[in-house]
Amino acid sequence: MTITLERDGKIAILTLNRPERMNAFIRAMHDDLASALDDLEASPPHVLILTGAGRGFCAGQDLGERYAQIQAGETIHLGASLSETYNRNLTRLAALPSLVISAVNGVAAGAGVGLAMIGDLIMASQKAQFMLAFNKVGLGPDAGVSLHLPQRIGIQRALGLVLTGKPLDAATAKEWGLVWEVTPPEDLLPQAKALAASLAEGSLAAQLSSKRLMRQVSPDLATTLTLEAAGQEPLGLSDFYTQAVVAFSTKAK
Ligand code: LHQ
Repeated sequence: MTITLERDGKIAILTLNRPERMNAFIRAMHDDLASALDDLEASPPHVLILTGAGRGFCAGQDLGERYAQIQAGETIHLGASLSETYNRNLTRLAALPSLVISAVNGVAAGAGVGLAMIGDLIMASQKAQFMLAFNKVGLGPDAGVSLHLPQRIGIQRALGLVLTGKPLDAATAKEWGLVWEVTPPEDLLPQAKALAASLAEGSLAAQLSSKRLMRQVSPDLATTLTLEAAGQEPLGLSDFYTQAVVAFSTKAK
């Protein structure tokens, strides 16, 4: 399974499980995430922890999957692809009547940063890095990044990270307000679980009300996701994107 879901009382842990590809998203992973969401919606935990297996959190879209499509001569429609996969699942994840803690164990890139920011609180290992890699492959932000990144760190830093693609280390991410807590790598999950356990002792109704009020913005996430998908569609058809995918996927292996 590319996604695993474990439960421990009022806490659930959802782990992205493609460690050999830094947990980059392929189509099957979206389907597995949708199944995990069925389970979570049927019985919502008080606190959900999101994390990644192995040394990465999530490298965003799997460029190998796109490369295969390019090789097969397929036209890549990123707008439709986003609407059917990321947007649907991220909207469901954000709508869970649960608190969400992202435990970012390693690199988060592209849509992986978007996923992390679905978390109400982000905890990061000292080894975590946040890479807004979109422009590097000729794309703009998606997966809610254009909404959540400026909201968390301000427009200047957000735009700077997106335009330069410069990786943000965990300590700076905390200083900039993207991350709540930075821990040694081995302490990340234990500390995320301890935080989850303490939150799970509180009033869920009060916490959900706080989350709803403090995360509400205009335009909302669903509108943003739709706008992002529309923006991404023509970029996915560009030569720049095709060449970036080919270059990444054919690098000396
Ligand atoms: C990968 C990937 C990857 C495939 C590592 N794909 N294999 C969203 C939705 C819809 C449409 C379009 O786009 C989007 C937005 C996006 O998400 S765009 C951003 C896509 N992601 C990236 O551009 C990140 C690409 N990856 C990297 O820059 C590096 O791999 C990072 C910085 C993540 C990790 O670097 P390292 O720590 O040096 O590890 P590595 O590069 O050796 O990666 C380990 C393996 O994972 C490696 O495979 P290999 O067979 O050589 O061991 C990579 O090829 C593979 N991998 N990311 N996105």
